[in-house]
Amino acid sequence: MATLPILEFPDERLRTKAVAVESVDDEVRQLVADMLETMYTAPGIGLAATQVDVHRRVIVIDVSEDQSTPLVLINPEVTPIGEEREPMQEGCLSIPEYFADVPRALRVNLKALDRDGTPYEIEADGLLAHCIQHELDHLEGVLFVDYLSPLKRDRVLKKMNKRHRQMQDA
Ligand code: GNR
Ligand code: NI
Repeated sequence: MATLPILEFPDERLRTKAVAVESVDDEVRQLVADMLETMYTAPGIGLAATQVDVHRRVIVIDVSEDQSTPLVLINPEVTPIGEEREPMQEGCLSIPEYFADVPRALRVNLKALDRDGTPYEIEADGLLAHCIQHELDHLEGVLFVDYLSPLKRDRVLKKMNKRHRQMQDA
C-alpha cells in the first residue's frame, strides 16, 4: 500500500469529471487500498479518486470513530430521499483548514459496487449522507466552496494561494 499525494484547490485537475470503472480488477483494488491508506493517514472521513488525480468513479469513506468501517463506492448512484435539507459543517482534504456549512439532502439512497465488483444498495443519513454527496461532487469536479458566496470563495482562494506560496518558500 502507499499514500498518494492529494491535489489542493484551486488545482484545475480537481475540475475533471471522472469516468465509470469498466471492470473491478486488481488495478482498481490497488487504487482502493492506496486511497484507504491515504484517507486514514490524512486523516479524513472520505476520499474521491479525483483528489489523488485518478479520474475514475471510485470513492472510499469511513465515518466510524476508530477507522473500523471502510465503505468502498465504485460507480456510485446517489438519489436524495425526501425533500429535507440540512446544513452541516464540511471540510475537505483538498481545501485544508477551511470549514463551512453546506446544505445537503438529509437522507440518500446509494447504489454502488464494492471492491469485489458486487452491487449493493444502502440508505444513509446524517454525516454519512453528507459525506457521500460531498464525495460524489468530487467525481463531477465540484467542490464544497462552489456553494459559498463569491466573497467567501474569494477568501478561500486567497488563503490557499498564501498556503501554497509558504509551501514553496519553505
Ligand atoms: O474529512 C472530511 N470531512 C468531511 C466532513 C463533513 C463533510 C464531508 C467531509 S469529507 C472530508 C474528506 C474529503 O475531503 N473528502 O473528499
Ligand atoms: Ni473533499
